[in-house]
Parts: sequence; structure tokens; C-alpha cells
Amino acid sequence: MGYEFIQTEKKDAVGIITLNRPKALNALCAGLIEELGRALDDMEADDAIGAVVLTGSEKAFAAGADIKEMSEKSFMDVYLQDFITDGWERITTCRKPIIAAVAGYALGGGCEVAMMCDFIIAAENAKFGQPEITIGTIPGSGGTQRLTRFVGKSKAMEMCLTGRLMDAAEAERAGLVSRIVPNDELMSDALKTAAQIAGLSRPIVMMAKESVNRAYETTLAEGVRFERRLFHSTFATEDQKEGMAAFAEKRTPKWQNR
Ligand code: DAK
Repeated sequence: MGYEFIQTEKKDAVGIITLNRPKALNALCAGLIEELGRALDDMEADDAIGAVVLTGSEKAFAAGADIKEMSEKSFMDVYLQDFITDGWERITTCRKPIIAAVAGYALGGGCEVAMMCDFIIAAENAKFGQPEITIGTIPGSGGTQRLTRFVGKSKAMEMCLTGRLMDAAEAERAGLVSRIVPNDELMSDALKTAAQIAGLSRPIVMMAKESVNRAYETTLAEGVRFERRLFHSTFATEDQKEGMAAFAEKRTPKWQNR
């Protein structure tokens, strides 16, 4: 089935999902979220794909949840539907790495979706914010929690209480994005990074991702213990044997993804 609000593409071992609702600055309507979930399901199931890049347009990654779609909803509507849950959190359960390539606005739900990805590469014109307070609500898809973990309480609190936007330079200083690149190099850089990851051992990449994510969910001691067990597990893979043998033999490893 085709898509109305997104575009998908495969470039070698990298899956690309482009949010494509330009007239609404990629506002995240229910249809878009459903399509995003479906595209991620397909890319997770596709053995030829080793990493995914999620991006928007030059003007907007996504300007938030669709305000017009939700403005008339009642408490009972959002509570009974568990609004902003189904589909929205699909990114967080992906086992393959997902890079958010962000240009322009990443606001509200758009910022939250970017933060659900594994890391964010930002174009120089990127702007991040949680402006929900200015329309009479609060972040609903993890913004108060993830932003605080990324940038600390003071900055997260200021942004959530005032709606102030952060530019790319501030976002990089604060640790929200991994790197800033020139606007016209965003996709080439994100694709190169994704291709590099996709060219590594798939199971080992999954273990590294799982282990870093554990840092958000547990204590330091438990996180280190988890990491140690996964580290031990890598020694049960063919790829650890191959990677270390290739190093000693001064050759490029041939990953079996086993
Ligand atoms: N939703 C719907 N339409 C949007 C939109 C959005 N978030 N953002 C922009 N648009 C639409 C505009 O209405 C306009 O449509 P037309 O008037 O042309 O039909 C078109 O996109 C172009 O926007 P502008 O004309 O405003 O473009 P500008 O360049 O002048 O301004 C802007 C760009 C990004 C600064 C501005 O559009 C803006 O401020 N947008 C809203 C940003 C925002 O407030 N985002 C947060 C959304 S709320 C929940 C809790 C929270 C949430 C949900 C649930 N629960 C507890 C259940 C909230 C989540 C959010 O994300």
C-alpha cells in the first residue's frame, strides 16, 4: 500500500523515510503516524536494511502534533483513545538504528519524534522546541522526560515553561544533537553515517544500541552489568571472531551478521 504523508526509499543498505506533508510543515496527523509505523515495520523486516534515516524538509522536520486535528478533542476522547501512544512510540521499539536528520523546525511532537531516534544530526538551520505551553497544553510524547535527560533540568524546564526555541548551535552545546552540518550536506552526511553503521555487524550494532539505551532506564551499576553481559555475548558471535581476526591479519572484516 502506498503512502500519502511520507516517502520511503532504499539506498543500498539504508532505509530513508521522509516526512512529506509540506503544506502543514509535516505536522504529525494520525495518518502520518500510522504510515511512519508501517514504514518502520517494513524496514525492520527487510534484511537488506541495516540502518534508517528519518528526515523532513528543509523548512521543517515536523512542526508538532497536528494542532487542527486535536483541537476539538475532549478529555474522554484522548483518554479513551490513549491519544499519542499507538504508533507514536514505534520508533522507540525499533532494533535497527534510526538517525534523525533534522532541518528547520522540530517542534513539539516533532522534537519528541527526533528525540526518540537514536541520535540527531542537525542542519545549521534546525530549531528545536517544546512550544505546547503556548497553545495551552504540555508535551505529550515524552518531551518533558527525554529533553530533560538530554539537556538537563534548567534548560528543559525553561523551554517547556516558555516555549523558547533552541537553534542548532545551542542544541549541540547542550547535547541534544550529535553534530551540526551545513544545510545542503544534511542528507549526504546522514546517509554516509547510516551507511557506515549498516556496514558493520548487524547483531553487534543491535547490542551496542540496546546497551546505550539501557543507560536511560536503569542505575549505573545495573547498566554496567547489562553492558558486561552483552559484551560477553558478542564472544558467542561469528562476527566477533571475524572482526578480531581481520584486525590481526590487517584486512577488512567480512561480516556474516551471525
Ligand atoms: N499543526 C497543524 N498545522 C500546522 C502546525 C501544527 N503543529 N504547524 C504549522 N501548521 C500549518 C499552519 O497552520 C499553516 O497552515 P495554513 O494556514 O497554510 O493552512 C502551515 O502549516 C504553515 O505554517 P505557518 O504559516 O505558521 O508557517 P510559519 O513559517 O509562519 O511558522 C511555525 C512556522 C513552525 C513557527 C508555526 O507554524 C508554528 O508555530 N506552528 C506550531 C508549532 C507548535 O506549537 N507545535 C507544537 C504542537 S503541539 C498531548 C499533549 C501534547 C500534545 C499532544 C497531546 N496529550 C496530553 C494527549 C502536543 C503536541 C504538539 O506537538
